[in-house]
Amino acid sequence: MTDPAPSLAKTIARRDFIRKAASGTVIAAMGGGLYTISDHLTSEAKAQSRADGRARVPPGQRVISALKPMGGQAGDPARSSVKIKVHGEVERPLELDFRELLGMDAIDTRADVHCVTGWTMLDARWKGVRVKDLAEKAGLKDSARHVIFESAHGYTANVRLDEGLADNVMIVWEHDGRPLRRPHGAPVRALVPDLYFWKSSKWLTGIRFTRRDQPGYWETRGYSNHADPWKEERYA
Ligand SMILES: Nc1nc2c(c(=O)[nH]1)N[C@H]1C(S)=C(S)[C@@H](COP(=O)(O)O)O[C@H]1N2
Ligand SMILES: [Mo]
Repeated sequence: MTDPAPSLAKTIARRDFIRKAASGTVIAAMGGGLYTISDHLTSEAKAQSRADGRARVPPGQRVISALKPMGGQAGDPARSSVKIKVHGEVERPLELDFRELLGMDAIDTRADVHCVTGWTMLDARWKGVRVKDLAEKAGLKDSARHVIFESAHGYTANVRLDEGLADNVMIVWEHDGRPLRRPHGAPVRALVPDLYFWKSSKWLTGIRFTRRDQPGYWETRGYSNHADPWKEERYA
C-alpha cells in the first residue's frame, strides 16, 4: 500500500475528524499534540462490528483523533544500533539489525489500538513484520507457551503464545507512512492491537519465547495479566 501524499491525507483526515466530531468533544493538548476525543464518532464506530464479530469499540472506550504519547523511558533512537533478539524457546536464536528487518517481507496494514486509560485509535497505519514470521525464522520450539516483549530499561510485556502469534501481532518501525516517532517507541516497537496498548512495548530490544509466564512491567503493578479490552480486563 503506497500513499502518494500521506501528510495531505492526514491533514484532510484530521479536518474531517474535527468537522464530524461536532458536539461532545474534548480537546486536550499534551506534548505539543492535539487530541480530539469524539462522542459522536464513538457512537458511530460503536454501531460497527469487526470481521471477527466483535464490537469495533470495546466497552468503556472513546475514539481519539491521533495516537497520544503515553510516556515511558525511551531507548536509543538510532536505527544503526537496533539489535532485536529473538530468543528463548527457539532452535536458532536471532539478533536482527535494522537492515535485516528491512530485508524481511514487510507488511503495511491498519489496526485499531485501545489504551487502558480509555482512548481508542481507529485505523492506525503500521509497517513492520509479524512476530509469527520471526518465530518461524528462529525455529520456535513446541515448548514455548508465552511471548515476552523486552524493551529498553527493563520494560517487559507478556502475551500468551497463541495471542502473540496472531496475524496482526507485529514489530513495527513506521506509523502513518512515516518512521515511528521517538515518543511512540522508535526505532522499533511491538504492536499487539487486540490487547490493551501497554502490551505493545515501545523501544523494543527483544522477543523472548518462554515456557512459563513472566508478568511484565504493568502486570506486576496491578494491571491485568491478560488485558483483553472486550472483557475490560484493566486491573488485576
Ligand atoms: N518500553 C515501554 N513500552 C511501553 C510503555 C512504557 O512505559 N515503556 N508504555 C505502554 C503503555 S502504558 C501504553 S498505553 C503504550 C502507549 O504507546 P504510545 O505512547 O505510542 O501511545 O505504550 C506501552 N509501551
Ligand atoms: Mo497505558
